[in-house]
Amino acid sequence: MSAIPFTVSATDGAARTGALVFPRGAIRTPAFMPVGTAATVKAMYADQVRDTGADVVLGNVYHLMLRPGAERVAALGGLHKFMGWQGPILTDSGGFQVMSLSALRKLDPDGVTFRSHIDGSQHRLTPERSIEIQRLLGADVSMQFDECVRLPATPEEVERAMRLSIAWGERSKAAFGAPEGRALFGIVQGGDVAELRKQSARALVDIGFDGYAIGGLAVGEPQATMLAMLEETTPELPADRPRYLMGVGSPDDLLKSVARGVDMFDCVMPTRAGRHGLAYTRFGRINLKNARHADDPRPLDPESDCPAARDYSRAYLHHLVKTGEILGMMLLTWANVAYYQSLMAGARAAIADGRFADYAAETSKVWADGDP
Ligand code: PRF
Repeated sequence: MSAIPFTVSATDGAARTGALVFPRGAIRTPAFMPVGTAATVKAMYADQVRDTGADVVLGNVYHLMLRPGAERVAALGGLHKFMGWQGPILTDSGGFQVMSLSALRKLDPDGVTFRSHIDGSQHRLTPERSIEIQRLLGADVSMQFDECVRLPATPEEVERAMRLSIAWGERSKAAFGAPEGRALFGIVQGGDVAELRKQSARALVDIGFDGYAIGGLAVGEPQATMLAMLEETTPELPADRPRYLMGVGSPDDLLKSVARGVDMFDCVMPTRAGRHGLAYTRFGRINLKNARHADDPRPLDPESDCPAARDYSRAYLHHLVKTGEILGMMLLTWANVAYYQSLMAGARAAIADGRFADYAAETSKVWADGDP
């Protein structure tokens, strides 16, 4: 296995701060990875994403294999060049998106056959094909192929998917080999069953990965269940390898998960919310569709480093959102991604200073207070 250096420079309780270092650059942890599903963080320029402080973006096997096609991206020089992003890219392996997006799908022990949600064409993904696609894209972090079940689900169903994911983890690792400078992460499954979470984590650690993701959470269960599952899982994972909670979450979810030993996150929340008139700020969530902003000359946050949050009035943002102007989506997405990055930068600094619990408590209080 290619050893990607991961150094933990400080811990505060179970929270850690450090860096995962790739030839293309370091990922400072705790890290939030903006989602760039279709080779674009929607409504943002790659340079702008970088300037918010993001070290890494996420891409999706499922979307990119359908459009424009992995072989085409490879022939054009890889995903970094294609989308103009020079830093590390993590790609998700596809199974989760097949199950949530594709029109018809049939799972068997070898893989999954599905129809495209775009044109109904038939495709197949196996652990080997998913890893090949991630290699063609040029991913710095590849994810094992897995199966995630939505909750609630029966323990039998959760266990079946967990065991299948272990088998697919082994096949993903065999297919991956040991390419220089690239990492492969395993994915813990096991739903809301503590014992299955532990078994999954132990089996994946025995296989041996460069990092460990925690999948199958934020799929319909309450936050308390998600946090309880993290408490069962992270102690089973090696302290010297990064941990990635997939598809999470709100600012409060992020800080509570960092407190339980998670290092990396991705979520569509800041980008999707930005396209729907919602701003995430130091003061909480602001719904710009609301008429009460129509005469408000204040910016979202006068002290933000992000021009979108600092230099435009709430009245103007409200106008852009109400009229459906493209710029409204662009500015709010930019402000939201910048806020998520500042939240993670604040977490890194607080962990280094040994004051993470206070930092998390202050931030969570703001989020509990609702729309300012
Ligand atoms: N597996 C994969 N991707 C994911 C998930 C998962 O379980 C989740 C669950 N929150 C989000 N994205 N491969």
